[in-house]
Amino acid sequence: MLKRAAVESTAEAYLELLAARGVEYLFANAGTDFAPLIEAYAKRGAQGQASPRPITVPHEVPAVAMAHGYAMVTGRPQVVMVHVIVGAGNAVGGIINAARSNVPILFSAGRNPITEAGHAGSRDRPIHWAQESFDQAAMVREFVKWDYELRSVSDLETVVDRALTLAQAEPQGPVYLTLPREVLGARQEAIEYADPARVAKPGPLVPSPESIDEAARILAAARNPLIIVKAAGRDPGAVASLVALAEMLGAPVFDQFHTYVNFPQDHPLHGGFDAAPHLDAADAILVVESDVPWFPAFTRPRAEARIIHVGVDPLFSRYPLRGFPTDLALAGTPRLALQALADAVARSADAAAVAVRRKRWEGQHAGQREAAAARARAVQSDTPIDMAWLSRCVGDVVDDQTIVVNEYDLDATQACFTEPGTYFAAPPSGGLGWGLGAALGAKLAAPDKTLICCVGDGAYIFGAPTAAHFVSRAYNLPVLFVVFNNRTWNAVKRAVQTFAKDGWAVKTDSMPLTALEPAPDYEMVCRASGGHGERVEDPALLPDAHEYHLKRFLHEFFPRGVEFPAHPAVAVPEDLPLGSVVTASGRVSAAVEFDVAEPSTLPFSAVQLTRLDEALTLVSRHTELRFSVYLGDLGEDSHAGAQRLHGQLGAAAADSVLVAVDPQRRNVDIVTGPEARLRLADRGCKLAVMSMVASFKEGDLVGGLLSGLRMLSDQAGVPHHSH
Ligand SMILES: Cc1ncc(C[n+]2csc(CCOP(=O)(O)OP(=O)(O)O)c2C)c(N)n1
Ligand SMILES: [Mg+2]
Repeated sequence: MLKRAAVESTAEAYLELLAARGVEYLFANAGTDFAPLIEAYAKRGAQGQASPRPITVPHEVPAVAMAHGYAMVTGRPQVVMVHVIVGAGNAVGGIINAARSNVPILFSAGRNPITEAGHAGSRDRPIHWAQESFDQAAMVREFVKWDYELRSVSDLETVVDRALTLAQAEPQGPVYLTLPREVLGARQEAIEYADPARVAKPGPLVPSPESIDEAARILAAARNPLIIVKAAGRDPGAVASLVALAEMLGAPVFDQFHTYVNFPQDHPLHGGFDAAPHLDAADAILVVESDVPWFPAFTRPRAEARIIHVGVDPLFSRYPLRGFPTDLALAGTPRLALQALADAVARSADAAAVAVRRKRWEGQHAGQREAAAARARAVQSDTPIDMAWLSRCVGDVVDDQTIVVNEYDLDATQACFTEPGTYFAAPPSGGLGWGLGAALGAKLAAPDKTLICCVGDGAYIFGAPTAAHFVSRAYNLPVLFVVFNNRTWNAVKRAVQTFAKDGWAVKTDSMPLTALEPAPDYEMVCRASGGHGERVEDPALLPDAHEYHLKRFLHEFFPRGVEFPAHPAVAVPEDLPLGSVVTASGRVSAAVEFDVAEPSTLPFSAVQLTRLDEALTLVSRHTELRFSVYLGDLGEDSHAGAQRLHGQLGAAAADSVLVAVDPQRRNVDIVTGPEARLRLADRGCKLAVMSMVASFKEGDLVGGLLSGLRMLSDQAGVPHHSH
């Protein structure tokens, strides 16, 4: 059907078309080249016309990563637009990542005005001379499937449809469009376009039946077949097909350098994450969506082993050098190719041999899981916190409603991902800075899921964290960012250790260019955007901290007002004694331990008490001081009233901190015992009081108390135990 829409400019026609084609978002980092587009957005907004929702991402690295994250969760391409050559320059790393991950993105950049004068949009800024290049697309051409510069509105529909179609055709990947300002700014009256689009949506690919039969013959005849997979789970539907094939063969699946959930980690045929020790014994190897099945410099299969590659582009044709032996290469969508293989193998497999093999691999699976758990247990009390223990603690809070985005350092052996589409790891190209944006894009795509983003301290900095936290707050995208802070680029260190095992750097313990010290207070970066940030140094607190942040802070503080359906609401029995609550973990606990003069005037609901109680528990554990809160009448002399209450604590008073609030008299007092005072300077207490009073004035009693407790806890810090 031909549709006609009144538009004022080419820029508006572009928005009209993108919306018609189902593009939901425009991840943008704007510049002067955006003027016609912003004008068009304003007009369409005023008139209630649909456009892709504009998302302001104040750095190109997270902008591209957000589109990547959104597309990897939904499979739907989104649009990124950046500012001329300089914005494109910043974005290239992300485009390389999207290209090597086969993620569809319509990447675009404005182009500096072409003309010096004479057109609407001709050059009118000094940058307009220096920001022109001879070939703007050259910057990304190697990593996009197609590039073009829009010349006229008359080609707009063709160009948009071609861009979106090519991005989605396998092997999927980014495409690039340059949008000159004169073209975007050209006046128009209307645009006519086909709705729905007259382009075929790219479909899945299927290998020929002959090649499937041949591959199935090789696999079914093998005595010791094994499967290596890296990225089949890009299509969540491929997981079931791979399970079917592995079971039909009784073959282990090695989830090697995996970037997706390819195979349920708890499946008895999940062989772990390293195929190398088993290569030598294999007589048939199936390599599924894996660019690097082994390192030829260290190990390789036996010469007579038959090797089959399956993938949308099993030759990895955009890689300059890749020479893994191949007897058969099946080009096809893994979901279909693997299912076809499973069906074909079913016709000829030797059931008895399969059962024996399966038993053997099941034994090794169980041993590996137990060994991983033991590795974490062995270091659970180590300080600084061991990466394996941190990984285990993250792994333990993951459920099938959680999505984890991992840009280094989460050790997947310590978790157990089973649901397709719940785990995403850094792209094969490893362009750092992907994680934060990808997690935000994933959250945008899956608002009902809990998002955990694991990053190294290095990766966190690369991700432009101030921009990422800005987006998180601005667009209500709560994510738990876990920074694995080892104060170094350990990967670079390890490379030196491998390269020169007994060399100068190792012997002299000197590794310039690898340290990230002095380490910033990373938790502050998040707080600067209204998030809750916390540093955990005590390994014993880790499990609680994760539970706590997920169940509490993530939706209480960051950002406000977002509910987490993933976690069931806390059930609060009505007949509990006043001041008692059921916490998220089911524990009944008392938040306020004082005799309350007039219980009926307590302005807290049970749920608010839960929050307060958990905050009290956490700050008390963190600081090892006893925190308590009193709310009620403090009498004429509020300070004396508070002192009296503090005195009621008896022997515990020395290391206690009492926050006493008299709402009627609008008074806040903090009383510290002698031990506690050593850790909490008066100035810090005053700041906390000021912050609380400010919140109370806005009527936010609980919020004020919580932020006051946080400030006190920050100031007291963790105790320095002498050993
Ligand atoms: C854009 C970019 N620059 C540099 C690198 C090189 N590089 C690879 S890993 C790494 C260190 C990552 O540090 P961190 O996130 O702290 O993890 P760790 O190595 O400490 O485990 C660096 C700098 C890269 N991959 N990408
Ligand atoms: Mg690090």
